[in-house]
Amino acid sequence: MTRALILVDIQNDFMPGGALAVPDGFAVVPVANALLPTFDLVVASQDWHPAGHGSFASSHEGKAPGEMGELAGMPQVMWPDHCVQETEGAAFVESLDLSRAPKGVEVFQKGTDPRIDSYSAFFDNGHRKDTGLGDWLKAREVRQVVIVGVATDYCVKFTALDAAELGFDVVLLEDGCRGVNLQPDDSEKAKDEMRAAGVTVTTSDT
Ligand code: VGL
Ligand code: ZN
Repeated sequence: MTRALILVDIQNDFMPGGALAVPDGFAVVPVANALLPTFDLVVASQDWHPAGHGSFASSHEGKAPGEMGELAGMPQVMWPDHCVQETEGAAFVESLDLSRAPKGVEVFQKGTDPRIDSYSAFFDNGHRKDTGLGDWLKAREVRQVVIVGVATDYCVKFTALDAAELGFDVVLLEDGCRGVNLQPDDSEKAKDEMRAAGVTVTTSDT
């Protein structure tokens, strides 16, 4: 069965010390590095916002990071400025060794439209625009996608849910994922939602 590895948003701003730090985020890197040599098809999503993006609290008067606001007619978490295009924060983590992928890595950028956020590597949050990832995978006859990265409760979750909806067999490796956890149990709830959608939640040693 043809399978692909999806590395979700393993970028500096999501690591400890970064603008939107995911606690223990660096733990996903050795898991990804160990998996890379074992996949012929590897995709990396990259959160890639223009300065002043609508998901940034700084773009909404009176809003602080972590509060709720609205964007594109949908409820939107107000995030600190993060992953601004061409900045060091938006770069992939240096210790993520993409050169281990035997046949290279295809990068899919998201969050480029200032008026809508895009957690999933497949679609924006309104499911209006497509990144091309679904077609890229289907053109290569991929049946199974294996997902690691950050954040479990946002971009990983929505990537996994969209992949399941598109008909892929989805495997989430939980030791290769970490969450933001604005609420302490957000990552656990996200995994429950993914399981309910048919995602297999397991670990990288299987
Ligand atoms: C993400 C919040 C905002 C993520 C991206 O990669 O999970 N979370 N932008
Ligand atoms: Zn973002």
